[in-house]
Amino acid sequence: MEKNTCMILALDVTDREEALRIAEDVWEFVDAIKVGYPLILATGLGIIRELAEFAPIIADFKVADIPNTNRLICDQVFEAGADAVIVQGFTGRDSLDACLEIASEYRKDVFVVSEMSHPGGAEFLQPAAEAIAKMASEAGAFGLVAPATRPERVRKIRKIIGDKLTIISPGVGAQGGKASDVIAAGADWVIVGRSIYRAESPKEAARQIAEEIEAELRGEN
Ligand code: 3DU
Repeated sequence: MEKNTCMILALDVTDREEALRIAEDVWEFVDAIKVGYPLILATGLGIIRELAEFAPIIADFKVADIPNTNRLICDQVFEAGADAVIVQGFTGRDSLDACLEIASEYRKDVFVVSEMSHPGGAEFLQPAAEAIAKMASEAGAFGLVAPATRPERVRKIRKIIGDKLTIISPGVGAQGGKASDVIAAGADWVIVGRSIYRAESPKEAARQIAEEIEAELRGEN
């Protein structure tokens, strides 16, 4: 995945035409498109190949099962054309290794959730986040998912993993996080959904966030 705008679109709409229209509208401002259960359950796995015309696709299935089932899921995801998959880390090293094994067969990437961005993410997952981050780093994952709603946590996770892994960070806009803050805290990409796909002009909304990030990276904020 190439780092250009440092932004990933979370395309959580449930209508195929709307998804394709938004992707066509904003592709120049995003480095990847993240799809998950809402869009894929509504339209089918084939939407991955259609959207891949516009940008690399991250399949957010938060895979969280025993190794054999994880293997079967990841195989389907990569066979469908996804460039990366998001998996949970709390299921342990053997479950993560199963995902990494399939990703490596396809030469694709795995992102591991270390901590979630919603308030409930602090209840059970946050206490385990640093151990999950270390495990993902040792296992050779491509990146981590860490919360834009808590930039101080992103900073902490970045300290733990150094430059070895990338960080993608959801929670910007609708959940209250600010793109420039989380990029400053050490995230490589922010993930933005509702603030773009629900905007009157998704293209303008994406352009504004991309400009905010660019200014941050130029040191103008
Ligand atoms: O809040 P938004 O509409 O910008 O969407 C955020 C996306 O990122 C959405 O797809 C959600 O499922 C995903 N996500 C989180 O919000 C928080 C996490 O910890 C992990 C994934």
